[in-house]
Amino acid sequence: MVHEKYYELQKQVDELTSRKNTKTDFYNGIYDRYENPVLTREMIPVTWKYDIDKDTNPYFMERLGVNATFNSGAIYLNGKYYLVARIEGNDRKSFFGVAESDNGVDGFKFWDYPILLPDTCPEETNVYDMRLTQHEDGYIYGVFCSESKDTSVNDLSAAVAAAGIVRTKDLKNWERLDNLTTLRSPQQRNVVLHPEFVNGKYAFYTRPMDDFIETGSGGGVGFGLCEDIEHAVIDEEVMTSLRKYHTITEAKNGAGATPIKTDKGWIHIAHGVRNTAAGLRYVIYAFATDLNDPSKVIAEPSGMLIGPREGERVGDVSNVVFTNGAIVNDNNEVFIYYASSDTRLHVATTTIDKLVDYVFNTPADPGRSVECVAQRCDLIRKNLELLGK
Ligand code: BGC
Ligand code: BMA
Repeated sequence: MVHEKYYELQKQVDELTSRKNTKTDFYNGIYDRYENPVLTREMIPVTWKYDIDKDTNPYFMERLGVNATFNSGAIYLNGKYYLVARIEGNDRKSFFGVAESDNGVDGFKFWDYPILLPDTCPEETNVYDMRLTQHEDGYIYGVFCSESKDTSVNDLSAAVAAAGIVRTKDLKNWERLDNLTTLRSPQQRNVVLHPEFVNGKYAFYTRPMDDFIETGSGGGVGFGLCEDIEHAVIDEEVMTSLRKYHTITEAKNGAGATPIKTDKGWIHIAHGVRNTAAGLRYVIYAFATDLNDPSKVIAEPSGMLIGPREGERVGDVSNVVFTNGAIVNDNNEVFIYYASSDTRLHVATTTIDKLVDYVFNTPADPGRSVECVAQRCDLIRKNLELLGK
């Protein structure tokens, strides 16, 4: 018999997922923020967490709790908005689940089951942060971080990060391919497949690292080509957006959403990390690469695009905003899905025109306080002249 509590709790989930989302009064002219997150752990179906049978669960106890719903890949298919969310169980293992909405800002509902990936990597312990790419070869690819215990050293916490690759046509049936091999970088996280062939090859944005946490000699967002997507091997990685001293990318940076094609270039929405006394601080930034050579950075606005604000600042891993998915719909509206503090997922909306204006007309970071203040004085002078002062 179904426990009566099931209906009460599922009603709360349904109310939450049917709630309208509205823009806040936040203004910067670049994008809008929204009152409510688009995904929270409270939106997970009751059937994923409880045994709803009164005989086997008389106290209606949560059996398999969910701790967080956050970093989500995103894709627009047949007029609908799909997220492949990172869901973290109370057991700290992450997995993926598809949530679907009609408008991209509210109404996201999870499908009946999470994604059960083909179990092809016995050593893999955790998976997270899938980037979805609608590739011109006809498949939708999902590239994610596949984390395994590092058994080569005598340290219980040591781990190895690699890029796992799956593909699908319907987000339901997933075929797992070999993990990406990068011959010159021992570890990889934040790998994104470029949507088009480059010189007839598959192209990946990479994030070379020497170690699981520290990127070490890894100088930023890399780029590499491979022939065979089913057994992807990249030899040389060239650098695109760089890690730089005393900028938002000082400690590390990585590709985020799948690059967005515009008339002026590929727009990338990525993340940058700096270290602070309070731990790593993650922000989101943007840059553009050349349409003919998507490894060549042609514009990089100064500083961050999105930083953690107010309630976003607090969560399981505080002071973090992170993105691995954005959608462009048929009206050239852009939906940037970003998670805050490894806990919940939000949306920021803008348009292609605004993003292009932002990326190409925002001045670059000159790198030193004195030059930054001179840059600001130029702006003020122009404004005061216009004001007749
Ligand atoms: C966590 C990720 C995190 C990574 C590096 C992993 O174990 O699941 O969320 O980004 O470690 O800190
Ligand atoms: C990482 C990412 C994310 C996470 C972030 C902050 O390196 O891959 O999964 O949001 O750390 O913990």
